[in-house]
Amino acid sequence: MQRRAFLAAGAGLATTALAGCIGPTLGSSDYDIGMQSNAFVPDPRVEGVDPPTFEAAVGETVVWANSGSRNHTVTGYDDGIPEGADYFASGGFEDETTARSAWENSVDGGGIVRPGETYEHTFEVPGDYYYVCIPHEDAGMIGKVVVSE
Ligand SMILES: [Cu+2]
Repeated sequence: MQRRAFLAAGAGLATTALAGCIGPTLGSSDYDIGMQSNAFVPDPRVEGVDPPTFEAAVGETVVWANSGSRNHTVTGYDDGIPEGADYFASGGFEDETTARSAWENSVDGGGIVRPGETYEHTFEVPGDYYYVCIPHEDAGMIGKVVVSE
């Protein structure tokens, strides 16, 4: 049984069990974290809850997939990753400011993960990693990866 996590925001289902919701070109075994904007999760910044969390081991590559129908990003928070860890963001940007600027100005692809596309990152430093989908940040589309030794 593979672990699954779904990062979701917006109106609709209040569940992480969205098996069967598969992107246009993705099989359900092709990714670790599905991204959709048609399911509701509480905004962790407002509700004080932990965002949807995926657990990984050091050296493990985590694959996000846009399993929904809108564009998303995976954008690390500069202050939401462990000391000494590599910054991560779809689009390969070096920091959060650059990633947000790219999104706002639609440069270098804007970090967009389109429906059916994936983004992956290999985590080399243990700790908690918080990230956001820039276009759906206001809807609380925030996630967390916990990396352990
Ligand atoms: Cu999104």
